[in-house]
Amino acid sequence: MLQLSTPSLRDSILRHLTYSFGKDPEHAILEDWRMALSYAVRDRIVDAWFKATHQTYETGAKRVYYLSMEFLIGRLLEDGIVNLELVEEAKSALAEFSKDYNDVLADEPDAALGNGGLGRLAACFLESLSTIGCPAHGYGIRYEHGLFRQSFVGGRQVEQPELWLGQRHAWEFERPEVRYRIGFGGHVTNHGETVRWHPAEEVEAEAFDTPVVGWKGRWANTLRLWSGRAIHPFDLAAFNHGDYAAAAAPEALARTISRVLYPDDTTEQGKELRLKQEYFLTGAALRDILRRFNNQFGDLRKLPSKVAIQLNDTHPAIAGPELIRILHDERGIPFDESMDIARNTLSYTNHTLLPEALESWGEALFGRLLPRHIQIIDQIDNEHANRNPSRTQSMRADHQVKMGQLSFVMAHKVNGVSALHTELMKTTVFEELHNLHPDRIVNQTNGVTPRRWLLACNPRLAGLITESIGEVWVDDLEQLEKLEPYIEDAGWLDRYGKVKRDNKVELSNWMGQAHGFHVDPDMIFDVQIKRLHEYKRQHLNILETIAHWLEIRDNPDADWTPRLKLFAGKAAPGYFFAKDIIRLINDAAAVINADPLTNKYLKIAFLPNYNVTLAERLVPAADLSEQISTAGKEASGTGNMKFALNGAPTVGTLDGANVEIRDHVGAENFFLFGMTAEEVMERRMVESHAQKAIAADPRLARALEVIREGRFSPAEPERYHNITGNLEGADYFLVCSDFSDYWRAQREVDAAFKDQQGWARMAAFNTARSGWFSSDRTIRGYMKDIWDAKSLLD
Ligand code: CRA
Repeated sequence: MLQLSTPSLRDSILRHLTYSFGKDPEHAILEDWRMALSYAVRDRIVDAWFKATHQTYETGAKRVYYLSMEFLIGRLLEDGIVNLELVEEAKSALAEFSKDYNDVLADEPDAALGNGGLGRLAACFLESLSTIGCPAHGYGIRYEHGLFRQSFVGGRQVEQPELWLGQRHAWEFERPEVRYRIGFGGHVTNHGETVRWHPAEEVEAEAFDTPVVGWKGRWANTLRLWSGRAIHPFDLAAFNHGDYAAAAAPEALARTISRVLYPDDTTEQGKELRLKQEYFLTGAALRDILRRFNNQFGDLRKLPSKVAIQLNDTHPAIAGPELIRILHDERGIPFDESMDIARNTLSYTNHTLLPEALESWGEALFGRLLPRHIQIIDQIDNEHANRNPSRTQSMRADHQVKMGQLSFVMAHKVNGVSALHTELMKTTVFEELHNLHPDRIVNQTNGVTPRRWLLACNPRLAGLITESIGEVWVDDLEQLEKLEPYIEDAGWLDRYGKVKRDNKVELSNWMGQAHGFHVDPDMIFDVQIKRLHEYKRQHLNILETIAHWLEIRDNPDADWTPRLKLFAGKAAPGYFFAKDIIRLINDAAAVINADPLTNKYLKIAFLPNYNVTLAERLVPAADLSEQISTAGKEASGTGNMKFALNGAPTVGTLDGANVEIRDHVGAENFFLFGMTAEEVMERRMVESHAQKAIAADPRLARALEVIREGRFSPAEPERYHNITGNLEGADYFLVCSDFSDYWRAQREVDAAFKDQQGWARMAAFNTARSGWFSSDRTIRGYMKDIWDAKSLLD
């Protein structure tokens, strides 16, 4: 390998500024500095990247491939700097040119190639895979427009297109030589044993690589994203006829396939384009995987021993039939053997049990777009039925292709994302398949990377921890338990409390500057940040807020604990109920924040355009983490883990990973309320459950009443009748039934917060006992229980 000496970061920045961007320091704009610093950091990542690639080839190690429609990676510059331990050097290098480190970091666009938890989990996993040194690739789509930008007009969500590629992006390497043709439609021919698919339409998938560096730069893996290209980009004949639009049409059409991320994280759009995107990603990834495998190993029967492919939810589920198509139709391996090879290579993660989110495709659409794959699915289904005669549920039902069933049958392991969710999988959607294959379902509780979600986003806390127990925690997060003895030391606990207080001051200042929102940092910072969804119950939170406001008004001189209710999150553009909840929160905020009788005790803020960067600002400053979903509905959650780690106790239900968080941090450091998943199912059977709950709780009745009479929308009193009507009627998510207990838990929070030392203790125990929620632990679990993959660093 070529050996180059590593220049100082300062020299490297200056070189890139000069020779890569053609600017001298006098004329460089902020973006030039950001790019020059990024390139300087990237150079060092590339060194680690090459080393890792060589080692993987030399050892012939098994490789992991993570197929995901979403990678919510956010900004990458700070991630690289932190993992390479270049923070101080970068700060002083920039200071020499009179540039502020934070300004330069803030210039980077936030790559929002995902909707929420599923995409962010994929990004944490990539970073952990590199930290652990497991040879891996992420495969996804290079959407030109990530998740929409959100702003509020008159309290209402307005969506604008997101343009992360509008500014220069430092991290990707275009690979014009890595292109695959992906077909759609057409017909299938049979010549004796030989079956062939002849697609009617083809586009090219072109690779763009982003290196992902792990802690201390010991290893780097690749995120390979596919971009749509036309095979014949330009129609010269049309151009010569003067039809310029038609001349450019092939390119425009091919590009639409990777143009936009579907902005819905729980329901399927049912769009042809979405199915095309899924096959585009999967088809290109599989070809790439098999090319690499063939170069190195050749014998396809060995595929499962050298390749593990993880399907991140059912979105890449077409990988099963596609792999069989390649092995059987193209390489001549018998069907049942092809099926076994594919299954032993593939595994599948389920991320939700919400019925509306379980993917299924109309068979007419599916058959038209993927005529060979639908035949293969039928053959898989028959083969599975033959091998399991007691089976009753097919993967083809009601003229639909059921992607969950297909994924389960085509995976050797199927995992849930928290202990509760995994158990519910066994008794609900996958009950029959679980009974047929009782060893297939395993649990891997989600985790978050401590590099981004503590070391980088919360430098004050990270500093205190490192000073106390050393740096070991950064890639061995369970070492945080060594903090426990310090918690008994009043001096240390004061410092822990001061870290939080300083983080709150920093956030308050930013909210004042960026949003003109002024808030006293001594209030409880009570935070609910996540996608808007009825099951996540932001409306339970605002109802309690309104009820609390009314109570303060009744008795404004009492000793109230001041509280800031902070919200952030986007609603899917077509999810009108969720958008109404946003508007209600904003309307209520306008009235309540302006109330001179109460506003030193209660304020509400809904920050626009929630994204990874905003989360990195909010999490370190939170006092209280709102995890209040209807039990049984949130598969895991990962925000809940970030808050606990950063010292914000949870007010929450026994849902998803909350259950395990409470087990780890201790029941005394967690504000539990609400029905269990079992009680939820029983309660739904109770006739008029919502009406009964309202009749039993005058505070709830009054909060609903003021919304209904238009206190927050005087110009349009009926504005929220849809919400109040829903809550007083079916109330499927049991907001009313959980209200009283939520109220009680919140008053416990008020009382506990008055004892600042006691609160700091509780917060510190949350930090000290959250080590288990590292995505390093999760990835090691996948490596051992699912992929049979080894670290090349251990
Ligand atoms: N919406 C779940 O709802 C979970 C993440 C990651 C979700 C979360 O509870 O933490 O996945 N499910 O496992 C999902 O996207 C398609 O299903 C999510 O992010």
